[in-house]
Amino acid sequence: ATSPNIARLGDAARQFIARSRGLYIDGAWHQRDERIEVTDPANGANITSVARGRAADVDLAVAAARRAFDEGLWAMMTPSERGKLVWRLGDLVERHADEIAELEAIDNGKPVTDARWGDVAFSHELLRYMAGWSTKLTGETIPLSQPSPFHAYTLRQSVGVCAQIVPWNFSFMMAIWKVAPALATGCTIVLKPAEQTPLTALRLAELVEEAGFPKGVFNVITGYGEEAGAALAGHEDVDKVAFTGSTEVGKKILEAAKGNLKKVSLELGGKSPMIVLADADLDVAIPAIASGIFYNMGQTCTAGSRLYVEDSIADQVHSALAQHAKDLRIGPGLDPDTQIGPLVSAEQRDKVLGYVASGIAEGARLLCGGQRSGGEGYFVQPTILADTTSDMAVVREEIFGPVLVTATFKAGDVASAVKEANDSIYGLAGSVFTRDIDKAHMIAAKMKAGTVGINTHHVIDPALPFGGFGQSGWGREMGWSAIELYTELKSVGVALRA
Ligand code: TXE
Repeated sequence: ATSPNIARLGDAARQFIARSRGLYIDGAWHQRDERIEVTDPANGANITSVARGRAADVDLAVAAARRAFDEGLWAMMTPSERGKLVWRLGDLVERHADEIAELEAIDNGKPVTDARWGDVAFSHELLRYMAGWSTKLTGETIPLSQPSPFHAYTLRQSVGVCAQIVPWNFSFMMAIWKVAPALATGCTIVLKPAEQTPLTALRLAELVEEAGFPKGVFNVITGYGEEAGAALAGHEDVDKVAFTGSTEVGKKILEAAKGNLKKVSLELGGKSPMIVLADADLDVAIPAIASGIFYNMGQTCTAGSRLYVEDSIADQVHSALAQHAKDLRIGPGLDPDTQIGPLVSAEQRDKVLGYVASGIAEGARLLCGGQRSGGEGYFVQPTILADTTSDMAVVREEIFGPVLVTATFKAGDVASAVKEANDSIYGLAGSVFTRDIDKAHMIAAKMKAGTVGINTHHVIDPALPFGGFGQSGWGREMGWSAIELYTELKSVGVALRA
């Protein structure tokens, strides 16, 4: 069956769905008979299909990206021309923001309002931020300790052909996180979106073309991870692979990258803690904690999925959070009033419900939710499990769904709260809620996390480095750090005749 939600899309998104879709290689669309079905998670019905790209297609795309990197218009372009193109792409994303948000909402299930003002708005601002770096890729002059006169300097140069493999939770935005700095630094790209959510990456290819990037600079291969993704990660002619996804697959990417020692950056899973002290302003803390876990149905790498509450306020915090969770409006992503959409797939829903059952079996107390919701779609109610202990699977493992686990700590024992918070293989994000600025900064410094929020949870900005400690990954995206991921530093020494 075809999803009835297609009728709710605006004209532009509906026309995009109706266009026949192939692989985008060297500035042209290549049709493939083997297809991957694209499903609407709000009802399990079909939206369209995309090409199933295979290793041979990856070879074609990498060859095109290699040619575009080594020769032609892109290789000769001035930094300011390159920056202008990246900025223009940002303008196009903004001009088509509603359409992209609708495509993301029907493909991933997320609330269209979040897609529009979260994913898409962040994406055009990130493109503009990165466009500015194009003209600022400077090296340094460096005084040497040589006995004879020397002039030495560094050049910052593009890393080359980049494979970029992105997940389904923020498909468009994750693609832009990687594409924007790569384009700004003069790299060329083969992008592989997740098989669950390929649509917006294909729309991005159209916009890249419209912006006027030379052919071969940006290529998109839709396909499965073990096929197209593995072929990209292992490709001998790829200079760098950037991956966002599970820690398990991140380790496979590393293995695959070993052959030619391509550069690797990884943004992986998380199990991010939130600590609430008794002096916290709960009017601020409760909504921030709720959005920390429930935003994007918990399918967020930085999701605040573990809560540690000072015991004197635990009952109050629990009942306020449970009420907040029950009040969230569940519905299809395309409904502008929806706050909680379906999870991305039946597989993800079943995984999440399995974790809820395991938590209860291990002795956790269900405060709210815990059930499927609404018909054929992949909906799960916002769920809170209290009285959890550090040995439970629901506390140790990334659930990637709308499930918060909570535990308490003894009044005044901030050290034990921090110890519990840091007891994880992950280290992506964390947050602390308190009015005491000394404690806030001390806890921020001690948390094992790439990003820490004080009286807020999700802290993200185009200018702010983002990435993980521990098994949450390698490298930092955004800000100047992203430029470093996509450039190589070359030292040049000149022997001067005295
Ligand atoms: O992720 P995968 P999945 C976590 C989250 C979730 C779990 C499984 O816990 O429940 O991972 O999700 C491509 N070589 N996160 O299975 O498989 C794949 O096609 C190369 C956290 O969907 O890691 C997709 O494009 N590529 C996370 C991308 O990797 C491969 C976001 C991510 O998929 C590959 C998503 C291979 N062998 C899931 N196998 C976050 N950090 O935000 C798969 N892929």
